[in-house]
Amino acid sequence: MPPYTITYFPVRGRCEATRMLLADQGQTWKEEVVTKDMWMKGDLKATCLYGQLPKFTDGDFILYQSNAILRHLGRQLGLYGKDNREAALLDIANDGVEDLRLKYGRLIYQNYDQGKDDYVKDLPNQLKPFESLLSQNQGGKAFIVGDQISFVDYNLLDLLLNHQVLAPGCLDAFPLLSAYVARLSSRPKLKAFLTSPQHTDLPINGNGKQ
Ligand code: GTB
Repeated sequence: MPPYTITYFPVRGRCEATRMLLADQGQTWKEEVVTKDMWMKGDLKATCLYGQLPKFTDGDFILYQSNAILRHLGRQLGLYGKDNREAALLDIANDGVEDLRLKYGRLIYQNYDQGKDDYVKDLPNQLKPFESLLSQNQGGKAFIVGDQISFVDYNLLDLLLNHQVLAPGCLDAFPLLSAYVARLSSRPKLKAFLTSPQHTDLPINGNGKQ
């Protein structure tokens, strides 16, 4: 039995970075898929700390909040930098990823038809900080921080892949980010996951918008 269980809706959403991390790190996990009908009954929601999914279990340890899950796995699997300084830099990067994910989520779930054009127009301003972060680390040839992969790389990669679906070509003006996406996506275990039905058959979001 794998120690990890992901309880979530049948979407990539806020769990795909965790799935990428686990797959790339050679870990196995169990999926507990919660349909909208199951969720609407309310029983599961009532047991969730913040009334939301994902819920993640590591053995008998129950976690909520997607970023806390990533950080937990980051600590446990050695994906949180080599020292406190790198860990702080990773926190800075991950908070930036979360800020953009929240904007993306608002567009997708609240304002897609009206807001997409403006969102795409402003996207270069949102992506630029990540190009800068990369440029500050070994000329952009490595990871977001340091010389080993971290939980933030999976989180950023997921968000960039989603944006490439929303706005194809959005990375063209960012050579380091473009190469980063290609480099990470071609890591053998990650590539196997990203090309598997487990990933490709799952919608990105819960409302059919992407
Ligand atoms: N800060 C939390 C985190 O990072 O984990 C945010 C979690 C969150 O927003 N959870 C949403 C949720 O539980 C699902 S992610 N919503 C149900 C509720 O609040 O009652 C977005 C999402 C929305 C809808 C679907 N869907 O319908 O399939 C899937 C995913």
